[in-house]
Amino acid sequence: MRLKIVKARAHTNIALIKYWGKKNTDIIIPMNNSFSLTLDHFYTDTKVTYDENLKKDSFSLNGEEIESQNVFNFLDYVRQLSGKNGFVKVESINHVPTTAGLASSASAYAALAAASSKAFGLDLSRKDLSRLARRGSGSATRSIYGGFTEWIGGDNDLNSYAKPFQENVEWDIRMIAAVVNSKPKKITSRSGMQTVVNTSPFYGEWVKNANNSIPLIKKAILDKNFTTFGEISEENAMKMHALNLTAHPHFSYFEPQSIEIMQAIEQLRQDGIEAYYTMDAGPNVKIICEGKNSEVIQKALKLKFPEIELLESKPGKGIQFLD
Ligand code: 2P0
Repeated sequence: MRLKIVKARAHTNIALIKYWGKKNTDIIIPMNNSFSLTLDHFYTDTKVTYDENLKKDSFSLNGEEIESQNVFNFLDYVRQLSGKNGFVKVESINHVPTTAGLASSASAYAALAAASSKAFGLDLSRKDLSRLARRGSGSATRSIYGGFTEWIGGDNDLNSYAKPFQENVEWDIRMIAAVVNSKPKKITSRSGMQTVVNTSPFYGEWVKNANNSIPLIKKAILDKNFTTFGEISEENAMKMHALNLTAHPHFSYFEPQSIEIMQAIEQLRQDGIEAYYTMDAGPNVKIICEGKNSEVIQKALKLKFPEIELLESKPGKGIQFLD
């Protein structure tokens, strides 16, 4: 095989039951199981060219060459798996609005896992692709599948992978990202979660509670019980953010406007419009609602916060190979 070109697309996902801590930082084994929704609006397209004439690996993101040791280590691992000696050229385009500050490592490593493994001549199952993506970034494990997905935490390389729960979501669920203007985040999710694991006195309770929440959220989805679904998601997010305040040193991703938006959502609920929020390792607030309420929620937020950008997503697809 002298030359092989493979293109893959992966969508990002938002965790409803969060992954927040590792039991193995080398191969990324999480402390708890997590559960997510893959989104249609945000994705990464990655083209990998395997060419025997290349002298080293290269990686570009949105047209700019980047010396990313994480990406190069990941490619070394795929090369080793494949038993080949050649190098690859990786070209990624991120369709996650740069202002959105939404996690792009999930779609990035899922697309890279799919395109690079195939370019090196491997033909991995989706389960094995999720195990491979996991080594790049934990949240990428879940982006192999569409819709609602669970990452079974496991305790070793073989038993830590994602499983689809409902790939074709039969429910008009929307997620609206409210983009809070902020400075670049000070604490990466990688270091934030590790600080929490090492220092929060409440960490053990978090792990139990998160694991116990997964069967409950699955039942709410099967019952199409939006209230329970939203409450479980919101409460899990707040527990994750509460943990951060109990770490040493303590930290928070909340900004004043994040709190104002969450309060606006609570006010909407009091007014009879159902919506719930979740937040990740940054100040943006993601609002979970049903399609029938999306417009009125967006109007209310625009009125209160005219300067913020709102980006709406529906459930998205799993990994795709492009022609
Ligand atoms: C999640 N997050 O479940 C959680 C919730 C952010 C908050 O996974 O260190 O980029 O690369 O495995 O996956 C973001 O962390 O971290 C994340 P690494 P990742 O989506």
